[in-house]
Amino acid sequence: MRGGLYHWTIRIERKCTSRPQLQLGIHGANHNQPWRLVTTSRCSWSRDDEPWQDRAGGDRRVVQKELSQLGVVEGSMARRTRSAGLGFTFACSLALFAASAFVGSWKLQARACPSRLAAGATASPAVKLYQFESCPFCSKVRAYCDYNGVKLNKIEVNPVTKAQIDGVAGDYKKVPIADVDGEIVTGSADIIRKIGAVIGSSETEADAEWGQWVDSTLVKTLPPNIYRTPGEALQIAGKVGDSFDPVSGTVAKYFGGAAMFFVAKSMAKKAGIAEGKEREALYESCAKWASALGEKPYLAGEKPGMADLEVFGVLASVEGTDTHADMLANTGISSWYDRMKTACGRVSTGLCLSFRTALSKPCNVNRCRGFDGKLKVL
Ligand SMILES: N[C@@H](CCC(=O)N[C@@H](CS)C(=O)NCC(=O)O)C(=O)O
Repeated sequence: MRGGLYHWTIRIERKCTSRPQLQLGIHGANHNQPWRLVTTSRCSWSRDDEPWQDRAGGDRRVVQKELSQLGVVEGSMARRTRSAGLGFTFACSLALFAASAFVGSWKLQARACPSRLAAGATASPAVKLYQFESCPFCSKVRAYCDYNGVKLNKIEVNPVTKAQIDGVAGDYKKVPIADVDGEIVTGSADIIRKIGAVIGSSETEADAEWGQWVDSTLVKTLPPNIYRTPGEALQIAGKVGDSFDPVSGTVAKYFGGAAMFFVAKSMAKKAGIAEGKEREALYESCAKWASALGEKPYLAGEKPGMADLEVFGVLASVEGTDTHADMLANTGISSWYDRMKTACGRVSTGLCLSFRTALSKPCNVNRCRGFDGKLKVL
């Protein structure tokens, strides 16, 4: 577990009246101690095995139907779990806004990504994203949403038939297409900015400038690289194919992969990337980004901004390919890339978030009963 403060956004709904309390445990890898609870009757902070501490502004608890933010401060956890397996600090703060309706059930939803609604933002939008898993434009929307704690309902589109987007946005037949709170938005840049507007996060001048560079230059270096050879073409096409039933998946993988192998050659020509110079073009773009970063952790400073997320999203779309491995090994962006992965909640923290219900009264860590499940945070 590395780096600062880890956040989860949780929403709890009540299921069973005989189990009036729900508890959230945060614990070390393999369900080991140390661990601490947040309950529906109490949510405070504690350190190691010390008693609960009162919060400065008074104790607060997790309230059902609300989205609550739960955070683990990494410092002591990382050090102590490695040595004696003892203690961490955790903080829990409430509560952004009323969420879904009471459905008569305890239900815990958690995700390993932060919720970063700006002050004044009304709510996290409901977003349905029509996408290809391997599409760089879709990937930047996903990165933006992951970082900002916006949950996505992803619909994987078959790249050969595109049946899933039939009639969704008129004649527009590209992905991503998003339904943001009922409004259909096409094009990754517009989708990101629309979501940004809802969560109260606006674009800076640098974001606008780099956003254009991402679409006009960076993204164009990818197809010539990932489809450079038939073997490489299958690495990326396989990411698409895995999302469908075996027959459609195989067709999408081999038919799509073969088609893209040829399409990418003409894309390279259009982008002015000579045969044999594919990696060079990608490395050049990465070098430009690395030099813009300079010594800063992120282009936007101490935290990732929209431009960081767009660049990261595009590059993350080719994870698992030779192109991606070569890029990280041969350019100066790998530390930034690692930080971005962590910031977007894509690095395993080694922590588990578990949930359980207690029978009738608040219980402490040793006396909990009715263990209901465990969510591994990836
Ligand atoms: N400018 C668009 C580009 C979208 C785009 O080109 N998507 C590709 C997938 S990476 C696509 O849908 N291609 C299918 C097609 O052109 O028919 C955006 O930013 O979303």
